[in-house]
Amino acid sequence: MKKLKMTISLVLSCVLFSSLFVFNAYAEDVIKGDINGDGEVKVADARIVLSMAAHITEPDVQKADMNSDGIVSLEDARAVLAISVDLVELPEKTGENLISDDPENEFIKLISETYKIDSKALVAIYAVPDLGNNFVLEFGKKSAFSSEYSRSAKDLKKVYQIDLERNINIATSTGIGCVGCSMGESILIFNLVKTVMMPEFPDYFTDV
Ligand SMILES: [Ca+2]
Ligand SMILES: [Ca+2]
Repeated sequence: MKKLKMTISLVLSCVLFSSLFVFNAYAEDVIKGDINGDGEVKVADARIVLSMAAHITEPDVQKADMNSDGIVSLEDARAVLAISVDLVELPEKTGENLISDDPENEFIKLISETYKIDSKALVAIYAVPDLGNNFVLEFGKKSAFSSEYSRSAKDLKKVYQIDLERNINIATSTGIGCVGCSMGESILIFNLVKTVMMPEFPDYFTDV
């Protein structure tokens, strides 16, 4: 259940970080967004659309192209997520999404101390009130000779997700070394953080 939890937290966070847009959920007999055909549009469907957008699963344009631009992309995944969130009646909307690179930030401290990582390499994106959708991003150095860390999308090394009980899951770009999720999910989560979450904070990150 842990990996599902991580994915759900991630997709919820992505919804929170994304603006929702309007679309037609129903078209004749096909329920757009109901990819697994169980009659409802839920988080499980959103996960499939995410994997289509990431080219892990064969895209189904008829069911998954929510904005009708002919392709299945992250925007469609967001649209399915938006519907699924309404359907499953999630807890109160998370208040505010915050970002920090303060070494004293509790999430940065947790990752830095647990994995012995220089806190300068870490940036936290977290929610207030805390509903367990907390992420810490680990970056590499600007170059082999630099002591400074880069905050560009290309230098993102790992994504740590921290839940309410302070369990830590780890996603990586290749899925190798991921913790708490499958390799495929790890790649998806990593890429979603890079393409959906990081661009929400252009003052903090470069190349996003
Ligand atoms: Ca479904
Ligand atoms: Ca589309």
